[in-house]
Amino acid sequence: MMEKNREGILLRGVGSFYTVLDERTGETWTLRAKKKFRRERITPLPGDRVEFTPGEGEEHGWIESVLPRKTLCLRPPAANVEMLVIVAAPVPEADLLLVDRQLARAFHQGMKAVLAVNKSDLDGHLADRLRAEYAPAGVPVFAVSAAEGTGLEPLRQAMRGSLCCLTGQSGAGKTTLLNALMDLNLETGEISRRIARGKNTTRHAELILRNGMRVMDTAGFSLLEPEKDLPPEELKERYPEFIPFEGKCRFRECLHDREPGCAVARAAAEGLVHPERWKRYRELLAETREIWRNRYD
Ligand SMILES: Nc1nc2c(ncn2[C@@H]2O[C@H](COP(=O)(O)OP(=O)(O)OP(=O)(O)O)[C@@H](O)[C@H]2O)c(=O)[nH]1
Ligand SMILES: [Mg+2]
Ligand SMILES: [Zn+2]
Repeated sequence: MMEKNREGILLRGVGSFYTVLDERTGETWTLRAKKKFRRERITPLPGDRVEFTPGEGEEHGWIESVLPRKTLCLRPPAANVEMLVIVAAPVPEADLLLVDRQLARAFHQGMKAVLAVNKSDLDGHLADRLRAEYAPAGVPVFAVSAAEGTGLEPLRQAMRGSLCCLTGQSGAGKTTLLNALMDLNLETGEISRRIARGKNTTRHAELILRNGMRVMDTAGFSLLEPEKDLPPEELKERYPEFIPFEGKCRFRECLHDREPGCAVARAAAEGLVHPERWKRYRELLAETREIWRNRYD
């Protein structure tokens, strides 16, 4: 007699095999997804809550259903993330437009977001600069060095209690940071360089539960495709620091792009909104408009 409908959390998927943890018993199971998932175009993702039938003996079991998701990240693909931990570093040079894109998506999904500025052993100033830029948006900025193990405890405290996803540019140090934060030993770029196997980057997202923390390591990237189907007037809603000035511009439809009497432009001049954040917002706005104009092409 097979057991039915147990519930678990999906830790990772490699090929067509998924690893699911039953938090009640602490057991992990190797499962495959039923054929209907492909028909319904559902891909089970790390962070998903699933119902499953365990396998017997050496046999794999089956994922029966994916429970409704609270949030969904497409890049990196992950479900139910509650806090995005964006890892930036002085090398490779932090791409703040990329950070802003990720923040906008996080806020749109109702996720919390923090910035972990890693490799502070190489450059202690980047974190201060980013703190100034992102404080008006209410984004906490943590200076850390995964290599030297400094600055970790305040970041741990911020992350505890939320399902967190480490994201950011390839090589920023996400895996090294995860190892340091959770006292693990996952393979990083450094280790593979030592054994001369070329660069070792994370290829699969993986959720790790340990010491009261739930953290996902994901593959880094250097590009984030612009969002399609985003009406230009909705972009500004994803900038928390604009909210106090909403409704205070001369024109009701103001997109905070340089329209006369724009309250956000004024706030940027006064430093209430960081001028660099506003500048990059206008870059993203121009891009969003262009895509919106060509949306039926
Ligand atoms: N100096 C310094 N180097 C670091 C630090 N953290 C990570 N590194 C180095 O940065 C390189 C990349 O680290 P990874 O942890 O593999 O980076 P990642 O963000 O996981 O990269 P992907 O998996 O490709 O996305 C390695 O050579 C690490 O040793 C740090 O705090 N200081
Ligand atoms: Mg990695
Ligand atoms: Zn305005």
